[in-house]
Amino acid sequence: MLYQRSSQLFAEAEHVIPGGVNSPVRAFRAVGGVPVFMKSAKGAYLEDEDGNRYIDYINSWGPMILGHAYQPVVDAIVEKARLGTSFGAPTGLETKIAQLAVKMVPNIDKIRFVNSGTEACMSAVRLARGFTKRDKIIKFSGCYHGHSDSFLIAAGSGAVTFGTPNSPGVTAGTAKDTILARYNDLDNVAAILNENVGEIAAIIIEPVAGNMGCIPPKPDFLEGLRSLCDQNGTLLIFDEVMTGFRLAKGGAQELFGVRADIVCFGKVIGGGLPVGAFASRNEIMNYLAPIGPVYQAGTLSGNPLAMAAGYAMLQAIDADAGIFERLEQKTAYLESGLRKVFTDNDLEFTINRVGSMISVHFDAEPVSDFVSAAKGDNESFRKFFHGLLAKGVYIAPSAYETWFLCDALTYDDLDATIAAASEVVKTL
Ligand code: KE4
Repeated sequence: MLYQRSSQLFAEAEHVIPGGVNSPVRAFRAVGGVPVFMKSAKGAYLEDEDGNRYIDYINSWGPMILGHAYQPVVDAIVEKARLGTSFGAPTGLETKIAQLAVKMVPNIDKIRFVNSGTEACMSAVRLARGFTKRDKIIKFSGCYHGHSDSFLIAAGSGAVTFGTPNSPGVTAGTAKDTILARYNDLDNVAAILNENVGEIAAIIIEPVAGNMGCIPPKPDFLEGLRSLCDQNGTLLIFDEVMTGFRLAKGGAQELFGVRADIVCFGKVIGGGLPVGAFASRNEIMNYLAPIGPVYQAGTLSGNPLAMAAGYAMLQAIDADAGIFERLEQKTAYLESGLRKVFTDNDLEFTINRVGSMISVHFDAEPVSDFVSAAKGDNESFRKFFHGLLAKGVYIAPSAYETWFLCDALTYDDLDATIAAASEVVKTL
C-alpha cells in the first residue's frame, strides 16, 4: 500500500487543523503512522486518496450499517437538498422520523433531535437533573458519552487512547458531580448509591460498552441497575448512540428486555449525517423547553437534510425483517474465523461480541471492564492494525474501540479478512 497522497494531505491538514483531524481518534495516535485520507466509499468498501481499497469495519464508527452510499439515503439527501437545506423552522419530516422512532423503540413517547451523540447525552443528563432536582450522576469508567464536560471523567474511546481520561478544562466543580463506577460491578453501584442517598439524578451507561473495546453487560447487570434506580428514584439513561438501531430495531432495550428512563441516539439514526437524539416517556420529555423548564436548543437540530437521511435509514431498517439476523450471522462468522486464526497461532487473545459489534483484545484474560480492557497488548494490536491495513482491511485504529459490521459485507469479504488476519498474526 502506498500512502503518498494521504501523507501530503496530512501534512497540509496539520497546519490548519489541530492534529490534522477533526476528531482525535482519526489521527492514528494509538497505532502510529499516517492517518489514511479517504476519498470515497460504496457498500462495504472505502477508497483512499492513493487509490487503495479497504474492507471497512469502522463504517464511520457505526452509522453505515447498510453500507456506504446506501442508495435510498443518497437519493433522499439529493432530493431534499434541492428544496433547501435548513429553515430554522419546523418541518413535517421531523414529525415523520419522530413517529417512526417512537414506533421502533420501546418505552418512549417523545424524541428530541440534536446534532450529535454528545449533544444527545449532554441534554439527557441535564433533563434528568432538572426532572429529579438532583445534581450527581454515575458514569462507568471506560464508557464514553461524548465530550461534554460531565463525561470526560475516565472516559473511553479517544480519551483513553490519549491517556487523558480526565481532560484539562473540566473544572473540579463539574467533576465533583460525576461519580465513577466499575462496569459490570453491581455491588459497586449499590455502594455509591448508599453513600449518596437521594443525590443521584441518573446513572448513564452504554448498555453494551463500545469505547473500551466491545464489552457486553454481564447477565442481570442491566436488570440490576434498573432495580437500583427504581429503589433510589434515580433515572436510568441508556446511551444507545452505538447500540441504537444496530443491535435490534428497538436497540439494547429490546435486545436485553430492560427499560431505560431516557435513551440517547446518534450514528445510525442520522444515516451518516449529523443527527443525535434523546427520548423518554411524556412525563420526562414534557419537562423540556418550550413546554417545560429544562432548556435545550440547536440551530440545525432536525434540519431537512439530516432528517431525510435518517428517515430513509430508519425506514430501510424498519422494513427489513432479516437485517439483524444477517448481521448476527456475518459477525459470528468473522468471530469464528478470527478465533481459529489466533488459536492456530498460539496467540493470547479475547474476542468480545454483541451482534455486529466486535472487538479483539491481545490478552488471554476476559475483558469485562476498563481495568481488564487496559491490560491488552497494545504493541500487538498496533502491528495487527497496520498489517491488516496494508492488506486492505480497515479496522478501528485503537484497542479501545469497537468494530462495526455493515450489511453490505459479503462472505467473500469476511473470508478475505480472515485470510489477511492469518497472514498478519505470523508477524506479531
Ligand atoms: P458524537 O458526539 O461523536 O456523535 O457521539 C458521542 C458518543 C456518545 N456515546 C457513545 C456510546 C459513543 O460511542 C459516542 C461516539 N463514539 C466515538 C467512537 N468511539 C465516535 C468517534 C470519534 O470520536 O471520532
